[in-house]
Amino acid sequence: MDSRQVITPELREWLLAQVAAGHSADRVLASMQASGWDAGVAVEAIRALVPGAADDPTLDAATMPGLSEGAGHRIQAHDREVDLVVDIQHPRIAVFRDLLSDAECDALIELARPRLSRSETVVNRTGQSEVNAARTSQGMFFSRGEGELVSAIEARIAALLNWPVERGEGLQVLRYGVGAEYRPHFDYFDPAQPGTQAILKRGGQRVGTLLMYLNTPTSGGATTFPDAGIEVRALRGSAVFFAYGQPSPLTRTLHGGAPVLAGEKWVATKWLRASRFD
Ligand code: PD2
Ligand code: ZN
Repeated sequence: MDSRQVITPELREWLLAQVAAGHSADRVLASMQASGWDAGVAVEAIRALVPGAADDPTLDAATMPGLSEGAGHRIQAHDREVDLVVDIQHPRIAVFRDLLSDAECDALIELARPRLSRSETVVNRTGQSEVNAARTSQGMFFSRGEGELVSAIEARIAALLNWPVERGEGLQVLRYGVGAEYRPHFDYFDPAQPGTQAILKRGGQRVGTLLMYLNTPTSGGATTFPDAGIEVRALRGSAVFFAYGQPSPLTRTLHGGAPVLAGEKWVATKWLRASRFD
């Protein structure tokens, strides 16, 4: 099943019958998922039709990537043990150390370097990409599953964040020189913009971001969360994860890349989608 499913009259009737029978929102979700409904579509229908479900946080786990419940500070993520060093619930932000080895960081940089071009951002108004003064990095995208290294990292991320590889975009690598920055923004697509509907047809909304640091800049280049007063220093092999169950500023996931003051900064970004991104 995929994101093209819609709330049919039959589904509406069935959902209302579940409510009348006294079933809770998370129980209704479990039955829908068991019969093959896409989690994003199911949660959307339940939030729309089940009284009290609109703000029910127990529905988030099905629609948001995240750590396994009870995860300790050392997490076995597919082929590598990763350190969880910061774990914040509101906003949902986690920082990992040692997600990538030094050799993996160096190899990603060398694979990406010859393919870099000036970064573009998606223009929500039109659904197209264009160069933007707020984003002065250079970048490139790997296809999902492109080569052994990228595939291994994708499998590691999927295990760490409990989110299928198929619901991830291809890895993006960015390079920032001195003075380059990425001004604060949200990574989700603004539902109020006319271009967003077209973007969402492939994979649905973005629901989480994993930003991996491939080197340690000499100075500057932290990732900032202005609404949360949090700043994450770029450190080779580390990563910051943040999730946003709704495309809303209430998630407080506004974030930016501070200007690099000395040296350069390399990052790899994995954006996670609500549904299969094919
Ligand atoms: O490179 C960064 O620190 C950064 C900051 C904000 C990257 C992104 N956003 C991004 O790739 O979305
Ligand atoms: Zn971002």
